[in-house]
Amino acid sequence: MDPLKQKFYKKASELGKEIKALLKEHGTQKIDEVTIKQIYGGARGIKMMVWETSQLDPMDGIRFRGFSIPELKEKLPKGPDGKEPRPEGLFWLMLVGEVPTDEEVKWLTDQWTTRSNVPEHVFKVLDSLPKSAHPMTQFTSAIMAMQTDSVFMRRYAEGMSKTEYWDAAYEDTMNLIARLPRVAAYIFRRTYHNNMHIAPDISQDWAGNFAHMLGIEGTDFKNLMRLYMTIHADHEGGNASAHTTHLVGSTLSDPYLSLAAGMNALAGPLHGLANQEVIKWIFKMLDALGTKEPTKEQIADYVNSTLASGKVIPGYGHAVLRRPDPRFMAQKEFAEEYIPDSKIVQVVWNVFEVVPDILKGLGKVKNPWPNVDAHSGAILVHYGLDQYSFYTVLFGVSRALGVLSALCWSRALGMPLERPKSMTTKAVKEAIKAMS
Ligand code: CMX
Repeated sequence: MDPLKQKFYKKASELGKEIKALLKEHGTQKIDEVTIKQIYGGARGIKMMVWETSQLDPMDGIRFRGFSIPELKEKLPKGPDGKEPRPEGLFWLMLVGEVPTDEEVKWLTDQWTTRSNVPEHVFKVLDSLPKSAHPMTQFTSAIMAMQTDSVFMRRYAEGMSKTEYWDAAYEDTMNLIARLPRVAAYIFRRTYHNNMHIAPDISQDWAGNFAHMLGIEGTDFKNLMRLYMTIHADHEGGNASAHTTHLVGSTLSDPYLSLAAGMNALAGPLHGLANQEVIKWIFKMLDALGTKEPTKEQIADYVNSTLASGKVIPGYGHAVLRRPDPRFMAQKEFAEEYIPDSKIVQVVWNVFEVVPDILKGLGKVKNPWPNVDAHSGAILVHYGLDQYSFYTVLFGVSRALGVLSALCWSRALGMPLERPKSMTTKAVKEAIKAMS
């Protein structure tokens, strides 16, 4: 058994015993009550699942195994120039709850390199799709095509015991994460670079090699990918991509099927697709105003016209957060350090100064602050990656780290089929009547 798998098994067995005892002693105690507003309001805030890898606080933001993003930047092993954290380290931390050493992260990079070979038929499936297919459609199709290799599916068909689910989920997780950068880069190059593919460079770390295969060279872009892949990885379990992966996994669909489902949720404009919508909106604004350096007054007018046309301001608002997203701030700090004079980035900073007050003025938006998607596009555009339809795929490659490590935990802890209760409006009315 490999050292990470061994460590995970030990931790999962210990926590499994703890949870059993906790349920025996406290299983009938109540943590929360559900309101009628929550039943109709997209289940906001209802506590109904366990997610070990990260937790989101409305004011504090995301913490991965207790560590904030600034803490991760300090503590996780870094890329070759010692500047940005390596996402391999975050995966290790999420999976076993320990900050890995440099050697452990190096081992993980090597593991993923060894497992990174994408079966030939996956490229054939991609090549059969029109180039105009949205990159997220291509991405989920490729994940589904790779499912033919699922260890979980094969072993389940062979009669695997439930005590082995975690093991098969771990194998699929490691293989999937190893292969996603190659698949994503293939989609990028076939869609925007006339099928001029770039062979992997196995001497590089996971994110560095991804940047290389995309075809954007330079140490700064590699550092951007390391940071990007780290900060987008997980946002506790309730967000749509995480929750969907968890839900589908709870039926014992294998990790490929579960991740593909989660990625379809990420592809919605209120969720991960917002990263493409933000830059699209900014480009449209610059076009409409006929300038690359709009004043704050011009931006305010454009924001008001977007709202007046019945649309949301993409990149602003959040279902849980009630402050500027620490992931937005981490990208802002990156841009301040690496590309402070970038014109497109300065537009994002000016939008940040204008939008929150306007949204506050509407009186209904619970969080007027920017989320993770408000910043990423402008930095990518600066480095030449202006094909914004691809942005959600980048988000997806990163999000796989979180949702798949959490899926390993769900199978290790024997999480049951997820099945919350729905109600009809008639039943709600009857419940109200019975209470009065
Ligand atoms: N612009 C305009 N109106 C907004 C708004 C925004 N950015 N954010 C929220 N509102 C509106 C809502 O549409 C809702 O209006 P109605 O009552 O008329 O339907 C009202 O304010 C209350 O919404 P809320 O409780 O503050 O927000 P929700 O939890 O319902 O939704 C979110 C959260 C993210 C979907 C919403 O803020 C939004 O649509 N933002 C823009 C899209 C976006 O950036 N999504 C990415 C989120 C991060 C990610 O998952 O990647």
